[in-house]
Amino acid sequence: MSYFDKRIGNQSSKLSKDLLQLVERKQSNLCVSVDFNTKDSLLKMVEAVGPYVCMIKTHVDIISDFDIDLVEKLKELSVKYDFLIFEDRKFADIGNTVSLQYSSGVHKIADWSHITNAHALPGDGIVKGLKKVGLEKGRGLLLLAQMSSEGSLAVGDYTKASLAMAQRHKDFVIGFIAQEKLGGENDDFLILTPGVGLDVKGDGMGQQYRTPEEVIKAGTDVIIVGRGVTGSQSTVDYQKAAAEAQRYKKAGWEALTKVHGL
Ligand code: 5BU
Repeated sequence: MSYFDKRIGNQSSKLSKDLLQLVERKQSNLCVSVDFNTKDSLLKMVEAVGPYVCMIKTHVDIISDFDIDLVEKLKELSVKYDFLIFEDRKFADIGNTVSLQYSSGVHKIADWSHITNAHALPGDGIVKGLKKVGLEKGRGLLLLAQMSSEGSLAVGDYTKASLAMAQRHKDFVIGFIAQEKLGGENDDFLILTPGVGLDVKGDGMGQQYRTPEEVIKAGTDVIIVGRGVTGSQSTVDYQKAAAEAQRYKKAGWEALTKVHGL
């Protein structure tokens, strides 16, 4: 059985199967994080990198002129270029509050984001609250089991407890934001890893970068790259970003091929 067939067979949610199929089909395990703060610059960047990614990660709360039109356009681009949308919301409250934050407000994240994430800190209630909203819409959740930043407190027993929490909610938790493989063959969670860069080791504000090969060797499925692809918004060059996306796509796919003998 091929590597992807095996992984796909291990998944309990349709969304995680869809993601692995997409990675295989597009030969891309690259998620680009577009941390730009206007609608126009975000959409232009997604238009530039969309053909090369399996996922676009957003922080919609940084967008000054956010409106539903942005969401509609983002959804259209996700169909046009075949990628999933991941709103990096990092929920961190009690179940009742996160269910409201996920479904309501200006952003209505559950209506358009295939994937979102949450801290395990509040306990199982956070997963229950998000699941109540997201499950029937076919959404999936990533738990933040580890972070890329220097001095992160999400280590050791906290990471283990996050894994145990995910195991209790396999219908909705599709995997982790983590820096290494967590779980085994019986609970084949997806690992998405930020803090990935080919050229620099940090950003002077605590971010730490490892290369695609380093993280994929450690068990990553999807590499999350922000500024390494997009550059900064103040000096944005969409052509260069498209070229960088191709470079990271190639690096990610070659590492996956090498590590898993595809
Ligand atoms: P960068 O430009 O590649 O450093 O951006 C990384 C993105 O991933 C950015 O949007 C962060 O909010 C996000 N991130 C992270 O860097 N580290 C983490 O542990 C988590 C998210 Br969780």
